[in-house]
Amino acid sequence: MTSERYNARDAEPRWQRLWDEQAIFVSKNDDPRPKYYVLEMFPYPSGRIHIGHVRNYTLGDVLARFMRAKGFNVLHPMGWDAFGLPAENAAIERKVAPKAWTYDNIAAMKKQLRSIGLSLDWSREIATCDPSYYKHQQKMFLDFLRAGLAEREKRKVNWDPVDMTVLANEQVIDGRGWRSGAVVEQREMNQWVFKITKYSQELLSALDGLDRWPDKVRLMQRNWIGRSEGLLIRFALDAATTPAGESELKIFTTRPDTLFGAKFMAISADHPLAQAAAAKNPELAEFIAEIKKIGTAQEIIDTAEKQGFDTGIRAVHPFDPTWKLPVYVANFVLMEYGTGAIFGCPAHDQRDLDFVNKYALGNTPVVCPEGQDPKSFVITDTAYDGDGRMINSENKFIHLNGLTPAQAFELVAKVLASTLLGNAPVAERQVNFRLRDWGISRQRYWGCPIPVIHCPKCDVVPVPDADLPVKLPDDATFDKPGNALDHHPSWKHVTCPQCGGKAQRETDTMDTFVDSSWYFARFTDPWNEASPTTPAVANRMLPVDQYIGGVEHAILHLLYSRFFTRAMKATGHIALDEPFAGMFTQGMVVHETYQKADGSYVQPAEVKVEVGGNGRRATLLTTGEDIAIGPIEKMSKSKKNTVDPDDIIETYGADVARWFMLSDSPPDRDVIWSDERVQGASRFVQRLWRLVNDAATLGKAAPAARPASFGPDATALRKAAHGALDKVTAGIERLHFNVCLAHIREFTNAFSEVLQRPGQPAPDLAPDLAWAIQEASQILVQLFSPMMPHLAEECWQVLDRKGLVSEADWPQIERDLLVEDSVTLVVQVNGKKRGEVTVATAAQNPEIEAAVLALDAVKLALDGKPVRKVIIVPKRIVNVVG
Ligand code: ANZ
Ligand code: ZN
Repeated sequence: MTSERYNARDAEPRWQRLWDEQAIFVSKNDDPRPKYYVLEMFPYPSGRIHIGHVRNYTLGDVLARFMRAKGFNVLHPMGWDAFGLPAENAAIERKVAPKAWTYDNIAAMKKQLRSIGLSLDWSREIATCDPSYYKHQQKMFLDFLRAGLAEREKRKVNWDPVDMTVLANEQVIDGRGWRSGAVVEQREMNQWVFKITKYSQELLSALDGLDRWPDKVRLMQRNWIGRSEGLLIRFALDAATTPAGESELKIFTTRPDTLFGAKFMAISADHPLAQAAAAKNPELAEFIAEIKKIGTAQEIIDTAEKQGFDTGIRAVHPFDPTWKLPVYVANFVLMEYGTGAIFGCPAHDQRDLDFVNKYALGNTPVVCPEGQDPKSFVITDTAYDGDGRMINSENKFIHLNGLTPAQAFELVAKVLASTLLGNAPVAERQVNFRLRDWGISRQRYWGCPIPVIHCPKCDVVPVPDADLPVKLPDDATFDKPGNALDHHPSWKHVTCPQCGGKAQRETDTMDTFVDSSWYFARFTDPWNEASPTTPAVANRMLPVDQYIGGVEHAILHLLYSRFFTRAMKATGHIALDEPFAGMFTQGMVVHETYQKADGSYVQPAEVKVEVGGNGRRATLLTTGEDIAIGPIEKMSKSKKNTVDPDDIIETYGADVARWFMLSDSPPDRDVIWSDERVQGASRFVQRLWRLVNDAATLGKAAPAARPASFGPDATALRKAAHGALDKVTAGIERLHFNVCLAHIREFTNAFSEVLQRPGQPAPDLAPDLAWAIQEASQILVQLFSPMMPHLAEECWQVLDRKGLVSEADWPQIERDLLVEDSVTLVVQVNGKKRGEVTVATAAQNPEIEAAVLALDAVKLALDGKPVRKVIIVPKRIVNVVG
């Protein structure tokens, strides 16, 4: 019997050290057992672990520890997504070298991660900024280049004229650079791209097979890839109106059925026809320059006010040579999609409608919703994009009226495919994808150098494999805007590997998403110095069986990784297509916000929250002033509603933090941080500790051999233990951790009751019950060991078990103990439900009959009539026929 409290501060570091010394979480590539690869998205070394990391890594850790106990060779590695802009900003603001800043952060965060008690294989640690990692990335870039999967391409980019850098779309805010505030320009620049579009269809189709991915993530990827089936239609141009005798305009449409509703044509500002027209029309040229100022960000283009300029060019309607349509240059048509030209049908497309309403071009509805009168159906401000029947759509050439839009689509496609313009058909079917090739060039220092050399004579020359890695210089300076690699006095000046003449290194570095697109593969053999992977090993250890991370990476990171795996396959580094067999997106950790009267935010640790008659009230600890309790939001520095993992671990221990994170909501939902609930978790830890100590004392009376039979008390306890074991086992496999924790609590309650019952001292205890107590206490400790591993080790020792619980096999379930003792049957009288009866599972029919006939409800319903027959449907229904 113990009166001592469990001391996490003493126990946790002790067990962490022991796990480390014994290297028990290191997995060996030649381990013959079946493998299980658990991976959480690796962190960016910002300097501190935040509470979201604690949740993410705890989820993965529970699974890793469980699968290890189940006998798998678990691979559970960790590393650092270590390139990126913040390191350069630190260099600018604090005059520390990006490398030093990054590695200091890694050291600090690694210490924090260790304090959480994660079962990680640190022997495989990688940092993407290390030349021993990016060397292989450069090698793969060159392989991709040779395979036609990497290319140099002229691309439109967001150019910040003050910072003199290309900006990602996310870095353009309201048309301005996020740091400089300068108006962003569109520029055409040579960029390196990865040819992800070669896999558009495959990346789309293969989503169907990813049945252990969340549906929402698959849907987001589907939309991002954006497959559209439509027609490529060639419109004849009225030669008298074109700038240089152009004779046709090609457009892409997904709605050829709406051709009779066409009111205008629109082309992108970058369309050759627009350029040609602008050369002869200064006003148009000015308009084009103006609309190009908003950058390339899709979102801005979508939300910007629709603007157009009539070029004076006229297009001829494919169904009517006398029908002329004006050709506009419009700001909502992108050169990068389809052909950069459209026909506008305002009645059935909102953008087109906004456009015609601005320029008074009118609209004609051509699809009438079912049940609407075509004569009175009009469109004013809201376009109709639903189904219905075609109207206003016929002439001597074609009749569409009365058809559904789908039927009209087919007919138009057929007719235009067999109509000639010049000597080619007017239209052909086309499939388009939204997905663009992946531009990877960044004009930044702190990234993986792109391993090519530009030679005035030989053009682009790959760096020879033998010269890899192309290392970043350590002595870059950050005193002026732009790319520090470009400014470096000597780094870029090299001799051409081909002709030996003077040449320059590429100074662009790779998008950091490249770094994270294959780290999971590198983890399988991070020791291979010669190549990125050891294919035999990678093919055996991959795919990742369970990947866990935030939903914010649902599109880019996951899609890039899926592409990269295919590209690695094409270049012989790996032999699979899909990197992540199972994907899980965890919810966020959220917290109330607290604000002073002046609107400034204060931290949770600075306020006292009391529950009074009028609900909850908050005051500032230091001054007692009233604090407004704001909405529950994602933890963020700006709202100050964060809790520091270090503080929590220092106060309560890692196990409590882990238990709280797991217990309060399903892992895919947000969890609301609550101090009260954390304290509840802390009390539960102490309760388990007392329970296990008490059980250990009583269990000492257990006979060494398993008793031949068990009495009712022992059997009841064994049923509770094996029942919990069964439910928790199934729950962990499905990542229903909160449900598992509820079962553990329930079992703990049942177990506590038993311990309060037997007579003391222990020698009075029946041997079978003592044995059952011993068994139950071991099962209990093992059940919570994936969630609270430190407490579990300490308890394992109390129970006198040999070795570490972290290395113990998962307990065997005794299935016969799971059989329910009793069943509940519905009782009917003459087919009408009158009640229920609960009988022993083993009960025979006469016994059941007797129980049923004894029910008051049955007697009442029979009203004295004799029973003619009793029909028993086993385990379900008893029908009394009277
Ligand atoms: C006529 C039409 C009528 C259209 C209608 C839509 C509705 P998704 O589904 O995304 O592929 N479009 C084509 N190229 C474009 C470009 N470069 N920039 C902006 N818009 C473009 O969209 C295909 C539709 O988007 C096409 O079908 C075209 O407008 C427009 F009632 O053609 B549609
Ligand atoms: Zn050369």
